This record gives sequence, C-alpha cells and structure tokens, in this order.
Amino acid sequence: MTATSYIMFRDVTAPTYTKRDPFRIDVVTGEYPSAGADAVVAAVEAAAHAFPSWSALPLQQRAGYLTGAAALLEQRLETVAAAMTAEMGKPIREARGETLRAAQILRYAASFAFRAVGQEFEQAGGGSVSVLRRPLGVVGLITPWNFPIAIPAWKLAPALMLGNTVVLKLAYDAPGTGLHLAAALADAGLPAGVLEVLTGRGAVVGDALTRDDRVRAVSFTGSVATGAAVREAVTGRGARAQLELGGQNPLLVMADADLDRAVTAAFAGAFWSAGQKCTATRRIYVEHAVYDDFKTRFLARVAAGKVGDPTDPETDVGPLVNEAQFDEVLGGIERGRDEGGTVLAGGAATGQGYVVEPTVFEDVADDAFLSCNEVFGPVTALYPVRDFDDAIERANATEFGLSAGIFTSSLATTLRFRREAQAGLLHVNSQTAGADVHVPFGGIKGSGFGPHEQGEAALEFFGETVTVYVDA
Ligand code: UN1
Repeated sequence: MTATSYIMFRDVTAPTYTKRDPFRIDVVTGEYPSAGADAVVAAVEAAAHAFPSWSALPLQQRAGYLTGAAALLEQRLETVAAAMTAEMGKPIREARGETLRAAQILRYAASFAFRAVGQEFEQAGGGSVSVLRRPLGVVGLITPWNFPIAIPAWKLAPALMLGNTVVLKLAYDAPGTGLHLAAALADAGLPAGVLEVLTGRGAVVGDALTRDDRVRAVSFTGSVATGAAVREAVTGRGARAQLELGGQNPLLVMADADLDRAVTAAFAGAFWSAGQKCTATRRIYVEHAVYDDFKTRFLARVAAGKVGDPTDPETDVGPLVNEAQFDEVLGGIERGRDEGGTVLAGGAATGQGYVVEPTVFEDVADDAFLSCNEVFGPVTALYPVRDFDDAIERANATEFGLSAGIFTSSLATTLRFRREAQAGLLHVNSQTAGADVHVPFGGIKGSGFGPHEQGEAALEFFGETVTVYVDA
C-alpha cells in the first residue's frame, strides 16, 4: 500500500504539489494534494461523525490501535526513516531514532489504559465526589516538518486515548513521513473518521481548521508568527489553543564542568538535524577560565563533524529543509557578521543541496540579532562569561523560554540553575535538545501557550475536567 492510497487521506482530487529532496534537489520525493478549505469541512464532518462511537469504546480497545500501530512502525522502521531523510533531510541516524521514538510515544499513550481515570473523594456531608476527564470532541492538530513523525504522534496519541477524534494537518514540507504514521494506524484497524489527515498549505488548511467551530481545540507547533494567528483565531471563538513555538536556547559551561562532555553536548545540541529543532543550542556561555580551552575543543569537534549526505549514517549535519530556510539561515549568518560577529567556523553553504556548514560565531553582542532571534539552522555563538551570575542573567535575557542547559559538577550551581533558568525544559549535564516520551514537554515565556505536551500533562489539554457529586 502506498501512503497516497491511504483511506483517511482526504481530497485526492485536489491539485497537487511536488516535494523535492533537499540534498538531491532534482529528486522528487512525492506528490501530495494541496487540500482546499472544503476538504477541511469534510474532514471535520467525518471526525465529528466518528466521535460518539470512538469515545464510547473501552479505553483498552482504543489503546490496542496505538500499540498495533507502534509495532507496525517498528517493522517499517527503515522505510519510514528513509522517507523522512529523503523529504526533509534529517540525517538517517536521527531519522531512525525519531521513528522509534514515535512508536514509543504511541506505547506510552496506550499505557493510560492501565491507569486511574480520575480521582475519588468523600463529600463533606458524606456521599462521594469524583473528578473525571471527558474528551472534547473533534480536535485539530497542525504539525511541523522538523519532527515529521514524533510531533504528529505526540499530539494525536493522547488526544485519541482520551476519546477525541482528530483532524491532522501535516507539514507542507514533510507530508510523506506523517502519512506513514497514519497508514500504521489505519493498518492497525483504526475506525474510519477517527483520524482524518490533510496535506497542503498552512494558509489554507491550517487556517480553515482553526476557524471551524466544530473543532474544540487546536494544538500547533511552529513559528511564533503563525502561532500568534492560530491563538487569535482559536481562542477568539472560545476554543482551546496549545502552542509550541520557537526557542533561543542557552547552554552554560562552568569552569568545573567535564569539558569533553560539554563539547559533545554542545555539538549535538547546536548541529544535529542541522540545528532545525526548537530545542537546539543557539548560545553557549562559557566561564572565562575555561573559555579558550572549550573553544579549541569545540572547534576541533566541529571540524571533525561529517557534513553533507543525510543518507550516510556517519553524517552529523545534513541539509536545511528547503530553499527558503536555506536563504533565511544564510541571511542570518550575514547579519551576524554585519553586526560585528566573528565567524570561527563554517559560515557558508557547501554547494550540495541546501547544506550550510556548521557555523560558530564569537564576539556577538548581547543585543545583536543572533543573540535574540531564532535562526533555524546550524548556527551557534560562544560568549565568555564572568561567573554563574553573569551567565544566567544573559541566558535569561530573551523573550523565549523553551530549553536551557548547564554543564557543571557543582550541586550548588545545579540547584541555582534549577531555580533561576527561565525555560520549561532544563538539562543538567546534557544537551538542550531531546524529549523523553513520559514527561511534559513545553516552554514558558514566548515559547509556548497552554498546557504542555507529552507525559500526563498532555491529558490536560485534550480533556475537560468534570466533577461528579454522588449521593446515595
Ligand atoms: C527534541 O528536541 O527532540 O519542534 C524535540 C521542535 C520541538 C521538538 C523538539 N517541538 O523542535
């Protein structure tokens, strides 16, 4: 079965668009419908129709579809990972990891079937009072290209477990990977209408989804600008919005850190997936006493990194997703230079596909573009700092608050970091990117809105709380 023959894949009669490989840019990786607003209406209709019977199913039956799909994704690992690498350029090693993570996300959500579904108390005057969660109805999910299977999985799995039905908009730049997730669920027997999948332009499909009154909640991951429009459209009509937006994530390296481990983490955090993660390391604050040492070792690691073909399992840094991102990242580097930054490594395209060399800056002013904005590519900057106080103040001085990391061997510094770092995800002695499936994921400040995703936090967004007083 090809992904495009998939039954829940709407609007096969719509005009299509072609998606190309960002490394081998003359290779077409797929042709996908560019759905119109009418397809959104039809998808919501189908999902609304499926809701009563889906939400009435026993929880363990709903879980069965997710574990069935997880097993299929594991069997199809190589096919799915290869599709991801081809359509959006994620190096194959990471694409495999993400596919397995998606399977794990489904299994984790399925485990809700074996947990308490609410709480029970005694009323003040006797009798019982319990607190339950009920599904909302139809929910809309708008997902990005940079984690084209993990993010659709982590939004849809808790939504489905709670008994909602889902209309999923896949990213314009990576629809093929998400269709493998939908196909796995369909092949596991998921009833028709429970998951409706749409491809096409965000400005058409995403927009219609946010405005449809029957869609009770919309979860969105993507840019700050689009997120603001989603929030306005969705909350403006009284529905729920959950936004996962950008980051400008700092890593602090203290003088007492294990520098080799810090270098490894800084490299992975800044450059894996070519820096196309909202959790990527954009600013590295290094305590003065070890700055030169860290810089030498970090630049050696950057020089040793393999750059280029994402299908090569040794590749660390592959291409950017498309020409627009490629131009934007090169523009960001240019601006970094214009504003006085010094390029210590990289700084240019390699000439193959949309690959940009891993780029390291220093001498970037605290108020310069690169220190304050998210450049979504393999670009990071080093900043010498006096001490922890200096580091944390500068680390916190952005509008974002997604992830922050520190390398230190001091318990006291760790405790201060836990208290003072302004981010929803804190990493002590690990890189700023990454997300375990069983704990909340999300940012504070300008990085997010609404309850966090993943872990049990996900249930809050996709369910409504009902308090039930029962007297005998
Ligand atoms: C990760 O760091 O593994 O879009 C996950 C993003 C985030 C997910 C990051 N929402 O990059």
